[in-house]
Amino acid sequence: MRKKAILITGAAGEIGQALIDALAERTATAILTLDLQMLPPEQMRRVTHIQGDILDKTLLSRLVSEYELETIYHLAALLSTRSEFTPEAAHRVNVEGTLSLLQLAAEQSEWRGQPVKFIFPSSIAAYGLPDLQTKMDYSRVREWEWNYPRTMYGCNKLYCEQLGTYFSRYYRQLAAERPVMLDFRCLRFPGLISAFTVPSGGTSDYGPEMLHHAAQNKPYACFVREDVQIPFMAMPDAVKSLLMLTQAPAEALKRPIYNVTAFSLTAAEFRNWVLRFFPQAQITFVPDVKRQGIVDSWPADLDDSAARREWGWEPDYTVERSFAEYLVPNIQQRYQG
Ligand code: AKB
Repeated sequence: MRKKAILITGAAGEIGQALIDALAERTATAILTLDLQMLPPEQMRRVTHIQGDILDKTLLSRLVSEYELETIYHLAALLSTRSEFTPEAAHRVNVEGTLSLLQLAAEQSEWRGQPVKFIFPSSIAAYGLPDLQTKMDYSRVREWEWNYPRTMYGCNKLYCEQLGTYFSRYYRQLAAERPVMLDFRCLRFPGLISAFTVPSGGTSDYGPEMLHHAAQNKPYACFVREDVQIPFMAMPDAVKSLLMLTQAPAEALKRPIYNVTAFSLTAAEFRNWVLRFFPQAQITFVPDVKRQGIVDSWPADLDDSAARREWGWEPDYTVERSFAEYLVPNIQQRYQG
């Protein structure tokens, strides 16, 4: 008999590591993790880890022959800055990898006669505002507005949101008998900030980088202008939103894709928050025109009223609480031993 399991792809990444801890505390179901990298030793003890590539089809078939997957958190992706340097590789991982997993989830849903929940994080990169005036005019963007991404990563995310929706609503729509289809649920995240991991390859990384540098007493040159504004969220809220969306009753969900956010800050405001807790921090602004262009195309804030209305989403961490209760104490402990 196949063993019931929850699968997390990209488990060694920032969201993955935080999600493992939260899930391990809440579920008795086996947690299966997949990543090219190993996990930290304390996490290896809580899960069954497979070190491998989501593009390896043999590995995926072996997985489904051994496990009955109830829920898949498909987190594996190359982020926005990294994807611009290797767009073809990004397309392979972000799109082909997602397609393989959607096919796997579709087969499993049919075989078990019950939908597999497929939870997919997308992001503000799915939006693309044409200029700063439009960014100011449409400050709180809704899910269906300005879906014109200007990065490979944003294009990949937007397309995979549509692929997931297709697999959960229209897959094999012309077949004589419709199969049981997977249950696709997607969140569009703002820039995420973790106290325990440092991001790599993203373009919202300047926020967390400022903070982690300050805590280590290292100078930091921020690669965007002081006035640039995007939404952010502390990692515990990102995990909370993933778990809430997974648990939400299907009847409550009127759409497959939801914005979620916590607070919005300009880069200068972000620096001021860092300075409040690390007054010695040396943070300068040396904008990189190209990366700046990407952040300029992202919305200044997200309208997450659909998530609030339909499944009760509400962040726990305001900016004040994020810094004072989660980020600063944990980061200080991390770097000061
Ligand atoms: C990135 O910067 O690529 C991500 C994102 C906002 O999607 N953090």
